[in-house]
Amino acid sequence: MTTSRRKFIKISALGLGGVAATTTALNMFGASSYIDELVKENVAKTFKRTATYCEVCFWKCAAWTYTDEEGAVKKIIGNENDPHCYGRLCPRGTGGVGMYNDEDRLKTPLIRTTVNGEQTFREASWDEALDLIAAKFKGIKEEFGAESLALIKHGAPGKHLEHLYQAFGSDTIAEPAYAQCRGPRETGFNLTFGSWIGSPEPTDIRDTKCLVLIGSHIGENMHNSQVQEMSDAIDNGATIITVDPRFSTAASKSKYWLAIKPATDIALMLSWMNVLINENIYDKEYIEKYATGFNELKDHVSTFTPEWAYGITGIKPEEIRKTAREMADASPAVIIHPGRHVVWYGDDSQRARAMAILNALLGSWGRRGGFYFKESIKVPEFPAPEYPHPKWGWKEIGAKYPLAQMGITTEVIKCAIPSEDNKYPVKALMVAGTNITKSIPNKKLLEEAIEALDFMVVIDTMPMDVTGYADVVLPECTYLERYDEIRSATNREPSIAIRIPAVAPKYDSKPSWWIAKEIGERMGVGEYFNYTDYKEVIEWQLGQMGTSLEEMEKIGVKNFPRKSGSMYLNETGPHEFPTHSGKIELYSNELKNLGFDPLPNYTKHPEPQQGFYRLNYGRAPMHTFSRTANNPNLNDLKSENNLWVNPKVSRILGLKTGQEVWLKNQDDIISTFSIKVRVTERVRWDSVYMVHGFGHQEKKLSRAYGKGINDTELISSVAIDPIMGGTGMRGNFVTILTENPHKNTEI
Ligand SMILES: Nc1nc2c(c(=O)[nH]1)N[C@H]1C(S)=C(S)[C@@H](COP(=O)(O)OP(=O)(O)OC[C@H]3O[C@@H](n4cnc5c(=O)[nH]c(N)nc54)[C@H](O)[C@@H]3O)O[C@H]1N2
Ligand SMILES: Nc1nc2c(c(=O)[nH]1)N[C@H]1C(S)=C(S)[C@@H](COP(=O)(O)OP(=O)(O)OC[C@H]3O[C@@H](n4cnc5c(=O)[nH]c(N)nc54)[C@H](O)[C@@H]3O)O[C@H]1N2
Ligand code: SF4
Ligand SMILES: [Mo]
Repeated sequence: MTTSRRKFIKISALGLGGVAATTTALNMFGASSYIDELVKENVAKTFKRTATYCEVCFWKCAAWTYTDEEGAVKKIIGNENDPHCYGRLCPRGTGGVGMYNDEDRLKTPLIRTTVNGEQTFREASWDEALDLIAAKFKGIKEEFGAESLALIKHGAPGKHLEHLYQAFGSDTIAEPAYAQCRGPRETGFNLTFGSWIGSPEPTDIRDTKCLVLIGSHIGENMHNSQVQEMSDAIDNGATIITVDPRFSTAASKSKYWLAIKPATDIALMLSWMNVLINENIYDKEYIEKYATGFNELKDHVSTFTPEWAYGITGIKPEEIRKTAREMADASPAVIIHPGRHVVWYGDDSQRARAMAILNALLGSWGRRGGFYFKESIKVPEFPAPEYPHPKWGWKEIGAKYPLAQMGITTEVIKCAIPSEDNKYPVKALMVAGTNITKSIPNKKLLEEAIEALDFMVVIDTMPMDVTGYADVVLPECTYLERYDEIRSATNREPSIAIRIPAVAPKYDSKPSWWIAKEIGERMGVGEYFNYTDYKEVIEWQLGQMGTSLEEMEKIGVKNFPRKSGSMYLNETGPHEFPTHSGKIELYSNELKNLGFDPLPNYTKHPEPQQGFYRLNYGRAPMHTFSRTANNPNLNDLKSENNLWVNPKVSRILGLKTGQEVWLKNQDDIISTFSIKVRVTERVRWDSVYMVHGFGHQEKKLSRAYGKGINDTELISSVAIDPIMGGTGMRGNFVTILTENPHKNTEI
């Protein structure tokens, strides 16, 4: 379908629900700069500002926290010199104040105890909680080895606890940002160009002439500078092509919206390659000079015509040809965006390979308006003894996935389940900054593993669902109340940003650098924590980098000149890519040698049975996963998710917008709570859609409890990527229940 291009910020009518969701999203972003300007003028006089970077998502925008004379946090505003935000925060970043103000926060350490035969938590002092953790950890280390202590972490606390773990000899570490998020794309692009995409993505969106989004829903996915650059690119006349079974916000800004049948993207991309090669409109010179395996690729795609792809994807051959030509016209200023949350159907590394190959055919890697060569600056390590060498760790645990380059959460967690062939027994688990019951699929496996653990610690700011499984819960203070590691970012130019506490920790909460140090000292590895305040670490590091804490307190962000040469390919001489062959590898010998397809192939994935719909999920602009659901400011904007249902389906089932329904999946798992229907043409008839991160089961979350459905509990079928262990989550199907299935049971 071809849609007319509209201004990014102003969105015209799409049906009432759609307008509400999309306009709020983008207007909030646009408007915030106006409000920010006003606030900036007023606050600059009377308020104090402290440098920080945002922790509401992992884009890590640098910002200023404004506090008044009483020390109350008033407002957080983007830092103008920051390449992640260009001076403007997204609605979530602005709402970060709510993270600090949330009265449901964890307030003291908690220890599990049994009262009258019932398990509950009791408040404890830091000393008691830390002594208990250190004693348990030491005991397990002595009996089973330090390796059997595992850490699942995400975000800023991760760095400090990883240091603790490595100090006492464990590398049994993983995070959901790999096997539940970006892993497959890093593998796919690494195999092709010899380089990870990383974060932020080195997409030169501001100068692009054509941006192709394949299931990447920028605009709902609110990664700051990307959204702003996309808006600029649209103003500059760039063509947006969106491939999404759902009419996303990005689709509404696109010249072409290709409403693909879910799970068939590889077929579309193979046919695009076929057109580019057949019509001789690929970048011949670039391919000849920089790539290997072109002849194999040409043979491989020769039968994958648009007519072939039409039967699979539902996209008309003419649309496929037209869009391929648009890309070629824009080449090399064209981006096939690699996406970010890419664990979909289990063949995700191969889908990422297809994206990488298309970028190569269009000559966009290392070219203006395509992908730039990113650069970062290394933050020197604070002096500490060398880490001991564990006998096993995340690598050994994930060895059956040959190209896994980080710990695989699900594999590490599985190691807690005792069995004869489990060579890597995990006995204790620390979870920090990740709500694993919502971010890791296959709840049955998770519960079985947690049940088998000897000991579990959770470090969080909020009483999230995951805390309910812990033996000890430690309350971390929020990012506005602590120092953290220096943010070193990879962008067009390298930059650093700092995080300084704007206020003292509320309640009895503490920063994770302090928690790590205290546990380390109690476990006898105090020499790794040779400081009394993390401020000393930062001061030392900044000094080594030619700046100082004093300077950084004033500027918050420091940009450095590039040292690695041009952002784009220097085409006067040869260029060596960091792959095995030194060339862009269209055909992958590495995959072939490992027994995988050296060129991507389309494979058919399961489809919904009669009466079932594919469960599709994504982001809302004003929320981040489950972490913001209870945030007073953001909950106010959106307090629950809805179930998007196509009118065809609503007619068959007699559903109305606003009606409460429950879902049951293919494995008979029934949602704990209900969700309200939103009837909309924007979703295909074979799928339903909801925003991830709702349906909280923890009653202590007074605003979020029981609101909407938790998509993760319905994701019991996981398609594992055999190349790197990613957990494909989009092959789950649900049926809609209009009667309360829990009528006679207590939740
Ligand atoms: N079903 C489903 N699963 C998914 C996804 C999906 O879309 N659908 N998305 C996947 C993706 S892309 C990702 S990246 C992961 C994200 O996975 P997670 O990072 O686990 O996401 P959140 O649910 O936000 O959980 C973050 C936890 O950290 C806590 N927290 C926030 N700030 C701090 C802090 O400063 N200190 C400490 N100690 N804790 C803090 C929050 O209260 C919350 O409990 O989830 C993945 N899993
Ligand atoms: N506001 C906000 N922004 C965020 C986050 C957040 O929590 N909130 N999280 C951040 C993180 S960590 C990540 S990883 C990113 C994730 O953001 P993206 O990488 O953009 O997200 P995905 O979840 O992969 O993609 C969701 C889109 O894929 C579409 N889709 C579903 N199935 C298919 C299919 O078979 N084919 C195609 N072509 N499309 C399909 C859905 O309809 C939806 O529009 O967002 C980031 N930005
Ligand atoms: S994109 Fe938004 S939530 Fe994420 S770091 Fe930036 S301001 Fe914070
Ligand atoms: Mo992610």
